[in-house]
Amino acid sequence: MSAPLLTSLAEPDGDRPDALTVAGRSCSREALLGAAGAVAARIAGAPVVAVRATPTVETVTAVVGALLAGVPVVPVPPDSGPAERDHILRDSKAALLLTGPQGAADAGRQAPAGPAGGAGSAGAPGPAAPGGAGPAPVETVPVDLAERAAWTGPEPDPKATAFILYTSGTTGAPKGALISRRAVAADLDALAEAWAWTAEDTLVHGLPLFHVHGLVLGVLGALRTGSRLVHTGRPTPAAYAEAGGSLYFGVPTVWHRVTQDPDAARALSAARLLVSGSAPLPAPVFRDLELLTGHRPVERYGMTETLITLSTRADGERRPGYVGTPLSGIRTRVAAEEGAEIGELQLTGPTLFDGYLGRPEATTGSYTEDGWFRTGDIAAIEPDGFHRIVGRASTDLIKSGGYRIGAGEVENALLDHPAVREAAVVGAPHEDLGQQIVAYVVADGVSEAELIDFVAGQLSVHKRPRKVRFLDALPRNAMGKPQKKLLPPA
Ligand code: MLC
Ligand code: AMP
Repeated sequence: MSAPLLTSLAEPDGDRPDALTVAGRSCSREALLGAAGAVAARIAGAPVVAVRATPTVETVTAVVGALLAGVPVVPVPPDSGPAERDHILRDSKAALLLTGPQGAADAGRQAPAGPAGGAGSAGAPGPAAPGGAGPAPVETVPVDLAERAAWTGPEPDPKATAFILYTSGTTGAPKGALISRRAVAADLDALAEAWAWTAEDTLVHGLPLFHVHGLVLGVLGALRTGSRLVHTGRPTPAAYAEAGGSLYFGVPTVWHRVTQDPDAARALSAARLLVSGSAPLPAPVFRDLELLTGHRPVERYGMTETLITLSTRADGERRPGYVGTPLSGIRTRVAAEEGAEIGELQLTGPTLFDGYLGRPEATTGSYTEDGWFRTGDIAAIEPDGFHRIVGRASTDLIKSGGYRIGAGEVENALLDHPAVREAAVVGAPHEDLGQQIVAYVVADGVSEAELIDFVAGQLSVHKRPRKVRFLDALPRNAMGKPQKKLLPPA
């Protein structure tokens, strides 16, 4: 029989009533296991299940229940609008949507809701996806923490899919990355080794539960290592300061905000390790964190498709601007032009995904002919093995607040507005967000605020442009292709 993925749930020794806290509500591992067992019993045999990923104990319970039953999980951002949500539900063919309590810690958006206490049939609310076939048909299944069942099914095959994580490319709608259980296990074990992460730790973070950082590392990491988890609901400096943890996760925007709140930052001095990832940590933020907390943060690098692959270590040097060395089992190379030191970072190892759901060509295209994954990031490797991420090969993949956002997806959403004739979207440097989304449009009779709200309403709120510039025409080359390099400054 295979070893359990969520090791600490199999051996809930030293159980405590606050083993897991999410947005102020706590439960023990035993309670989590019981409630997740009830979820597993309800969904067992389903080919896939969607989870409306609010920052709640119910979301953790839903994910654990699906993992117990061996049903692949598709996390749905709770603030996603109809265009994005319907795409995710249709593309993944999820017929069941597990949801927490309506309104609890939600981004204030309506969700498909079944009748209280039972499963109900409901389409996603709101207008149909523009040009789409209307709301995706899905049965909602409310997660009830009071329901308990002992799950006795066998541990699923390690090769089976644990997650289908939707992630943006440069063009088109997000693709579903297939993440296996063994990739998750290999990554978490490699991280535990690099960070000396054990059951003695209390992990604190407030990151969204629909991406690798907050969900795979931030929830499953705690359930595999046995550390206590405090999810703060939102990743605010005050909440981090109050949580009193030993191990903290944040995206660079979160760490920047911590340095802007010196009292909160100083409260983190008692921690063991501060970890940054999902986007480049600016050197000034690294230095300010060290000044205020006494900690040189650990920086690690990863992607949805590869999980985390590079990191500095708890027992090693931490250098501003560097993401350290490959984790156990990972091999890297830089595909540099003759004589150049920088080039595309390519990887192999046990943490890589199993391809994009239903997109064999995109999957093939993401690998070199000799089988290395092409990250699309430009990197350099120092003689001592330390890796530095220099930038991305394509400017059409934007990182804002640690979220990966495809320019094409936002352009398509803007073009769905009846007043917009042309649209070009870029990521402009931003002190707090790393990059902020700026949209250049050719449009009549519509305001900046209306267009921002329109995108926030169709996609996830974080994909909205923060600025809209109106132009008479987009700069184009002789072939008629928009020239983003010639756009005026934001
Ligand atoms: C503002 N709001 C709107 C709006 N304008 N809502 C609707 N329409 C509009 N036009 C509201 C939002 O709903 C929200 O409300 C509030 O404004 C704040 O939203 P925001 O301004 O977008 O948030 P912001 O403060 O910018 O967020 C910063 C952040 C966030 C750091 C908290 O970016 C974040 O959580 N980032 C984490 C991303 C992440 O985890 N990435 C990992 C990817 S995995 P309200 O009421 O809800 O406050 C990966 C692999 C790896 O990369 O290596 O890790
Ligand atoms: P995502 O698929 O959302 O996980 O985003 C993956 C991308 O985030 C990578 O391809 C990088 O561009 C970026 N990224 C993640 N971690 C780091 C880091 N520590 N430094 C620089 N970029 C990072």
